[in-house]
Amino acid sequence: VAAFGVATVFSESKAGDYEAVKKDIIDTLDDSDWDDGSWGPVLVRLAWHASGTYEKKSKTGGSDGATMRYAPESTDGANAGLDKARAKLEAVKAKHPWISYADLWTLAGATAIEAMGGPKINWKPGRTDLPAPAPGVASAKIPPNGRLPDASKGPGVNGVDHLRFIFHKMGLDDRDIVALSGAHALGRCHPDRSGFDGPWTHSPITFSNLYYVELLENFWIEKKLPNGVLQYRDPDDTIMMLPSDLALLADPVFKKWVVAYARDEKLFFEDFSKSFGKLLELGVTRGQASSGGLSSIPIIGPLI
Ligand code: CCH
Repeated sequence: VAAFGVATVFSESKAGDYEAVKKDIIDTLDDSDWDDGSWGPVLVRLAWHASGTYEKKSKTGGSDGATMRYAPESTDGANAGLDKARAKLEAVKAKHPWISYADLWTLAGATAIEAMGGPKINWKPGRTDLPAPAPGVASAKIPPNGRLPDASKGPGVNGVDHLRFIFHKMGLDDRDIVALSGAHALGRCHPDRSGFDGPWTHSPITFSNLYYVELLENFWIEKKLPNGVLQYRDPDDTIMMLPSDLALLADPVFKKWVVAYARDEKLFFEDFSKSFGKLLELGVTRGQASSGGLSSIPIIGPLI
């Protein structure tokens, strides 16, 4: 009873009030000192990288556990910069200490998509946090590095094969791959994180199908950046594509969906919502002590 009393003193919202958490996530997005004025894109990337480590065969990885807080996942080069996104969400966690980090990160991604004009995402709560492993002890519940895609693979069939290898391993299909890639309408690359530089579209804080439109209709010129990294720039040198982005044009099935989403934004929104919802659910085992060791938070009220 005493512990319950303490929790209510420090918590500003009732356990299970996900609408209150969503509101505070939305309130943290706008920031004129951060990139293009919104934390939204990097929060979407956090939710995706937390989830995209899932391996269907071994049923390991995924967003459950919030394992990116621990090595080796925290030090994976693919996650460079996401420490800032996680730190940004600490203020929201402090206001709603009852929510797990695993739920908070995925809810932040889903909320950011919606707040930037994207489709509603069917997010469900119930993830638990893996307790910190003892120092020096490797935990089998923390996924190894190397499960996230490598942007330098492309623009040809090596990129196609790589995307299939990475996403099929999660249990996602070709249509999911192309739909999810449309998130690159948002945000930008940072030389100090991935080595690549610049945004994919001219409206990087609005969710749209412009990624596909640019991919198809622009000219993409190979450019070597001062750090030696190869990427593709438009003739005005204002936006860019990764080698892996151009791989979506190098396969007939991928290209079919690129064309479909470029032509029909409504179809893209519907497909993205389904695929992103699926991504956030990968490996989530609600109410099983094996997922995190802590008892899971009961699901109270309607799912968001
Ligand atoms: Fe991505 N992404 N992504 N990406 N990504 C990067 C940034 C964002 C790849 C590579 C990169 C998805 C798929 C892929 C976002 C969402 C998604 C960066 C730059 C690289 C590199 C990182 C930096 O320098 O800050 C590759 C390869 C793939 C292959 O599929 C998927 C799927 C999603 C979400 C559904 C978002 C959003 C960003 C912008 C982050 C920011 O900080 O602005």
